[in-house]
Amino acid sequence: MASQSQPTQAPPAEMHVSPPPAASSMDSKQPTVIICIGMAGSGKTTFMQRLNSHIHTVKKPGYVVNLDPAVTQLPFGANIDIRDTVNYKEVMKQYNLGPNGGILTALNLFTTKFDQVLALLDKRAPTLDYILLDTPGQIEIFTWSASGTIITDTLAATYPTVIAYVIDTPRSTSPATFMSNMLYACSILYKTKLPFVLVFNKTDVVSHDFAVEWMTDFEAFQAALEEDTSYMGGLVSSMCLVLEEFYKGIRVAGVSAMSGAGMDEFFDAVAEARVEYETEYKPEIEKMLEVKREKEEQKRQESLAKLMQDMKLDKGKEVSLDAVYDDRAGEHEDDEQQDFVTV
Ligand SMILES: Nc1nc2c(ncn2[C@@H]2O[C@H](COP(=O)(O)OP(=O)(O)OP(=O)(O)O)[C@@H](O)[C@H]2O)c(=O)[nH]1
Ligand SMILES: [Mg+2]
Repeated sequence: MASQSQPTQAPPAEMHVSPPPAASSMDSKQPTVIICIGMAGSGKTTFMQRLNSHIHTVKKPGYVVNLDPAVTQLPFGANIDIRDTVNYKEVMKQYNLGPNGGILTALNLFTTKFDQVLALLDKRAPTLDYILLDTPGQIEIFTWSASGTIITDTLAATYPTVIAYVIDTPRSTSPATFMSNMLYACSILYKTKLPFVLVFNKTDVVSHDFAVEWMTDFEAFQAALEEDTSYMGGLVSSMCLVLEEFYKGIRVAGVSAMSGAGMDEFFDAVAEARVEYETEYKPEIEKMLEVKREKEEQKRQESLAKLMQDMKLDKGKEVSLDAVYDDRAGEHEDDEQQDFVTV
């Protein structure tokens, strides 16, 4: 717990470990990162607990990260817990914030230390099959905040990353609620551009068959909507067309985090999503990195040209620029000095 005057705490014991040399994870065996996102109370934390116990049962090692600073009881042992680093109640007091502002600020403070988390993950990655992340209850705190984007993008730049969008199935049986939830999922898909698995949770209460039917049979959904007179039918119909596109490439798993049903189906969907990451997302990242490298090289060339220009202005003197390209800088300090001698 944090001291009364200081909202941020020292990093957890494991975080003090000095970081290993720069990321090598692209070369070695890589775990799949599963980020659990979903509306408040959809069952993310219970689902995380189930995932954790499932991977232990099938003897696949995992690493668990809790990013929800407001959770009171965690039903699984987290390897990294945001609550060990930031006390969100103290953050609320110190910054004079409400609960959501407190959670958001706590997440922002934690994100400033995310390089340490990455270093730890990188060290453990070769021995892991999965890295699981639980996110705060209020979905928008993670999905629409800079820190959520930084965490997601940083992980996705290094590891195959999949979003598990957890849905409260019993609460989605009304066509309008179902559609709102799907539109939200759709917006997250387009924001993160990461492979996606729709996890219909709580199937021990209501089977997710109705959802699969609505997602595959447009007319069945229209018929259900016609009975739902409380909503603007025309608007909903056009939304359906948007959603049809979304449904095309989406993977669905019906699970019960409570009973453990549907876990194999979920992990099959994750395996497919990982392939999608490798074939579609990773090449995009590499393209982005290449563009970045090119921009940096262009900037370097421009600076060099400017430097040469400045030197030409220095009347009658020429300077050897060989040393600028000399990778051995520091190894032969005397040589380096000589290269810069004005002749
Ligand atoms: N029947 C049933 N209840 C479930 C299932 N999964 C979760 N719950 C219940 O749903 C409630 C919310 O579960 P949590 O796991 O805390 O949900 P969450 O999404 O992490 O909640 P926040 O982090 O507060 O948004 C709890 O009462 C759980 O017991 C399930 O598969 N079946
Ligand atoms: Mg939770």
